[in-house]
Amino acid sequence: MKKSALQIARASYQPKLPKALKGQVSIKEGTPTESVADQAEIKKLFPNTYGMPVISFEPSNESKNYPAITAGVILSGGQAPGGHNVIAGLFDGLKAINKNSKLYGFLLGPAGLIEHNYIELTSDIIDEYRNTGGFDIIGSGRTKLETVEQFDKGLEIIKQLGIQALVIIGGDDSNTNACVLAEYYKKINAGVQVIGCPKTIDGDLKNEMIETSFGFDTACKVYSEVIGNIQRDCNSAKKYWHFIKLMGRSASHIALECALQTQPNICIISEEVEEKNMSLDNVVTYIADIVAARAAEGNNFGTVLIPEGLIEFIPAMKKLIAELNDFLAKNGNEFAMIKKSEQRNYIINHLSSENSAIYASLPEGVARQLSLDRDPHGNVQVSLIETEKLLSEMVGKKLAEMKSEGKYTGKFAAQHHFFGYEGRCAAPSNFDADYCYSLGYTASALIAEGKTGYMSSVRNTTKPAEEWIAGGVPVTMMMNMERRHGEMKPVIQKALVKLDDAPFKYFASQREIWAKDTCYVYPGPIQYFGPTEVCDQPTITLVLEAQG
Ligand code: FBP
Repeated sequence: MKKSALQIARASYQPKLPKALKGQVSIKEGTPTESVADQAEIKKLFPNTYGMPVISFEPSNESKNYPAITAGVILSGGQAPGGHNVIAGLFDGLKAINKNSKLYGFLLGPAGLIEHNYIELTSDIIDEYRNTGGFDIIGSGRTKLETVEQFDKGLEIIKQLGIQALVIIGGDDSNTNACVLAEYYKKINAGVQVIGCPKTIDGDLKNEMIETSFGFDTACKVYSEVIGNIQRDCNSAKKYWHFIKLMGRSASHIALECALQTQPNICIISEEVEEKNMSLDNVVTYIADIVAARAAEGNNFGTVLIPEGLIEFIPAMKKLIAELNDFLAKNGNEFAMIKKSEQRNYIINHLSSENSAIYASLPEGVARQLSLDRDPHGNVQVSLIETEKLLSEMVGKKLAEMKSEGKYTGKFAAQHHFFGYEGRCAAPSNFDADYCYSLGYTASALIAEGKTGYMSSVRNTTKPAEEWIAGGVPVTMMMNMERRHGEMKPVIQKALVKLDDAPFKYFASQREIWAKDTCYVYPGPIQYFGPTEVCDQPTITLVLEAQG
């Protein structure tokens, strides 16, 4: 593999570890835990892994001899910067526990386990991928690991390779499934531990014990770099409004963090749209009013950040999507048999009259995305909906109306961008490189202590890495019951942007100034070498959350 100069220099970066993981560790267990909601149902579904204590690791002088461990690792779902470092940390941790430990990587996601596709991860392979972006060391995939047949099929290869523990690196859905797997292997006494690691650029896998999911830091910094560049271009030419859609699935964490880093003129937060019961027209009017106000000052340019999940949060759209989800869960087979050109009408004829009318009013592309192409977890593929174009078109129309009423006199020309995939495989920032390596290392310690059904956790992350707290959180603690595919299922509660939390409150306190004046910030590219205040900063979200 030909390497770039940066890749070569970056390969020798030694990720920072929390103090507790640098030598011998002792384990500290808390009191029994409860799930965040629906305790009775979750307890019933997870009798073997419910109620376990939160764990933290502390430095110890006592040296312990552990037997060699054979572990397997799976990368699940969308790529997120730092995945390779989780694997490197896991590998180094296992070798530090016992130099004869072994690590197998299952190929192309959970499917690798079911189909028995794997490689042994040797130190030569691991060294090639240290501090690099991407998941290409073993590949990733979105196969949902959820049936007993799949678990049993996986167990065959696990037994054949002598694997004692499986580490699943994934988002909320993959970690939910990891917990179901842990419960099942414990129930049948399979002798296989399952540990999860919190991954996703979306930043929506977080709670009291998981401060952030890995990849969020790097992805937001990449997007903020390019948003900053666009803002400088925009402020130079002064002739375009840039509509920038940002990845992040449902939650608006990425859009909010990028807004905090770059101070755009407008940033829509889906959770606020829902809370205020806004219609699509309300959102369009909000943007058009700001465009008009800036035009009145002679500023016919600006930036609008749009979270990719916006559509799902507009209450009327949400009701439509919920009905579509239930309808397609029941009638998916019949729907699939219908000619493509007839599918839209089929849906229109089968929905309740209110939802049918909304569905019929949507542009063809948006309607198609809502009814087709679910991911294997049943989610609408919001990243494929061109919300940035939909909004700019509607804003253009609204401004034309305002012009005819004498309420707007400017010029409106729009450019569109979607930032998503370009941030998911960037070389991890120092924060993600350190955080991921620590998460992997922590997973090895959880395995050595015989734990299962835990998620690797590293806290206190706004402090220097030395002071980070490594440990494990029972996955059942993060669960609640939610409707999926028309049925109630136990799932890890998705963390949406909270309107009463510090990051949103700070944004809300500034946005009117950012809308009117031009206050752009240009963060520039991620720096891997240099002073700590340039290279080691966590996200603004994390900092504001820590300040409370
Ligand atoms: P994960 O939740 O699996 O980490 O995926 C994150 C994400 O990048 C979302 O932001 C986006 O909506 C989705 O993946 C896109 O999926 P795909 O890679 O399958 O196009």
